[in-house]
Amino acid sequence: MEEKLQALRQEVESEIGGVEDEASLQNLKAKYVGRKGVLTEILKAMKDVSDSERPKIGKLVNETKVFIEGLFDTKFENLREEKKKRALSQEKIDVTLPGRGAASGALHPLTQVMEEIIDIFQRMGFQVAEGPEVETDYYNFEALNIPRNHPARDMQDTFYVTQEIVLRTHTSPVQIRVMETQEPPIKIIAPGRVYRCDSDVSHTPMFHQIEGLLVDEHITFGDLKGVITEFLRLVFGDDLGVRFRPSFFPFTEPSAEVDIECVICGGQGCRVCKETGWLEILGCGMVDPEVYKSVGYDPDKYSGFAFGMGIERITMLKFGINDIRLFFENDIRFLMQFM
Ligand code: 2U9
Repeated sequence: MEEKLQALRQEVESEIGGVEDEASLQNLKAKYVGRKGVLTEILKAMKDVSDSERPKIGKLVNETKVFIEGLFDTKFENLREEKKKRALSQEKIDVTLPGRGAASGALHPLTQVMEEIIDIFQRMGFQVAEGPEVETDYYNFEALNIPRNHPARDMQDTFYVTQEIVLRTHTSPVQIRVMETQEPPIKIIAPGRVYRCDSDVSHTPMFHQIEGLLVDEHITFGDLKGVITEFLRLVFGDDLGVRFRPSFFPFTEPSAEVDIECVICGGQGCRVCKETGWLEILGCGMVDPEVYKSVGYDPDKYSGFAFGMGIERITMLKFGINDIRLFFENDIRFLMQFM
């Protein structure tokens, strides 16, 4: 038995020497130490060994088993090491290759202009106010002195959720809500999305506005002209020509529309300004006393001005964009021009 076990050790050692991959080694291991392997058979044969010999032979068989298992463990380890070395020598990384670079994002042109305008008014001391985009008929029309028969209230122009609930058609309801909760002095701007049933090259059903409201004692049309003229020259340039034309809005009296010297032709007359040399840019006026009544302000004590502008129109004029729908198509070739 002793010789047999010694021969087994040598047999296994030499067979392992010829193995070159893990799968073959696994098969070989099964042949010797598996459930039906040679060593298992030897262990079974222990029952035929005499009682006096059994402890000695048993010990020898166990030692052989531990030895053979050790041979396999070492060989497995060696094969894995060799495999790793081969892989490392083949997988070369060229650290001198240029990197792929990361694409960087940028603000949408409307966001850029919106932020620029907000910044200008904040530096003048205006605070930003916000409110709901889904409004009641009262805040969107009634409190702003827009009469029941006004065309803006038509289903053709306003998105109605119910008879009493609308998508706000301007950000003016925000100013009403602020005045309801605060006494003058009020000095706010209201930026945000607004909605109107309209769609062509210069209108989209959703667009952005910034409105402003300043209410205090002794506020005059001169204050309005000063703030608006300064604002427009900060956006479009120092010596920009600005003119105020009489107009009408239900919520302001007197009202004006403001034109700037055409930024495309410099006032010479072109297709964009329809040969007039002027571009209409915003609306404004002194807040109508009827609006003060809605919010419980004393019209004899307080006066103020308000203004409103469309961000899409200002962005189009600033960047020479001729179709408003480009803003909402998310075509990267368009957007990349404003990085
Ligand atoms: C209150 C009182 C008065 C806001 C004003 C305009 C004139 C105006 C248009 C410009 C282009 C809307 O986006 S647009 O189509 N806006 O002409 N907006 S005065 O007046 C207010 C607002 C709130 C309480």
